[in-house]
Amino acid sequence: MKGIGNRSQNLFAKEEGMRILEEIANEVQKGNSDSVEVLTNRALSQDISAEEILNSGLVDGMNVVSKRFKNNEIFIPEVLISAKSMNSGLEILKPILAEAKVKSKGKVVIGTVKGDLHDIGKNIVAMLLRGAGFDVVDLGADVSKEKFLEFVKKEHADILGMSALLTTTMIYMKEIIETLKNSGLRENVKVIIGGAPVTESYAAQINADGYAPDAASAVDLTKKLLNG
Ligand code: B1M
Repeated sequence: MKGIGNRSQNLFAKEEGMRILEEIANEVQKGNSDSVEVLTNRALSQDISAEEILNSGLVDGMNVVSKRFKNNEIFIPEVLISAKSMNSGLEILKPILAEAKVKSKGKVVIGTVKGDLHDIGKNIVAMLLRGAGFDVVDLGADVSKEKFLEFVKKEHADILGMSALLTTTMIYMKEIIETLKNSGLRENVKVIIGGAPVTESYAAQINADGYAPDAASAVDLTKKLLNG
């Protein structure tokens, strides 16, 4: 009897957890920062992992926003409000995802390339890398080749990560890799790239060391490049 009681309690907790994650996704779509904050804290208090809240709550919500923007159902102001609400949840998860860090596994300099202001995906990549134990220097968005070069040098980076969301800005990644080469730094650093329009074949074409389609794959790729 006790077993059945425990099982139904577990089932209830699981259903309640799923409901909260769904609510987080809905509130991101509505762009309701206050609710996202409250629900993220509630999910954590119910022992839902930060990774699950990120992927099944915040990112799921933002994915719906992306689709609706693509279909011209919503416009830039709504997207910005949703992005802001997603960030209010991310801010709560940031220290928890970074907690796993014990000893740095390597240094990553990351940024979104010049002319490109999209930073949500890049922020998630940076966050998961920190959580996986890497030391991450985030240069933000709209980063010039001179700035990437300066920080790769100054920080003795093991990995340079570049993000681009626009077909018009992804071509700048090639210029950055050429600048690294011309400055004699290319041999010292592995370059990884990502962002919606970027592909594996584009990475090969511009002589990057790797491409990742999502943040979790970016962590796997970074580990692989630094260990192998
Ligand atoms: Co923009 N936008 N946007 N936008 N926006 C896109 C990218 C677009 C595809 C929408 C569309 O029309 N269908 C389109 C690009 C078209 C193209 O180039 N082919 C577009 C456009 C046109 C524009 C403007 C030009 C619109 C305008 O002004 N007319 C303008 C450009 C501004 C600029 O950058 N100069 C613009 C502006 C904006 C906002 C400011 C409103 C806002 C950005 C807010 C912000 O980032 N702070 C915005 C948003 C939010 C989007 C969409 C809707 C969503 C992007 C996003 O955050 N996705 C986007 C539509 C889409 O992508 N379907 C769109 C969620 C995020 C979690 O995913 O960024 O893909 P993503 O990141 C993933 C992976 O790609 C990967 O991991 C992440 C997590 O899993 N990844 C990496 C990313 N970086 C990586 C790096 C790595 C490895 C993996 O290694 C280093």
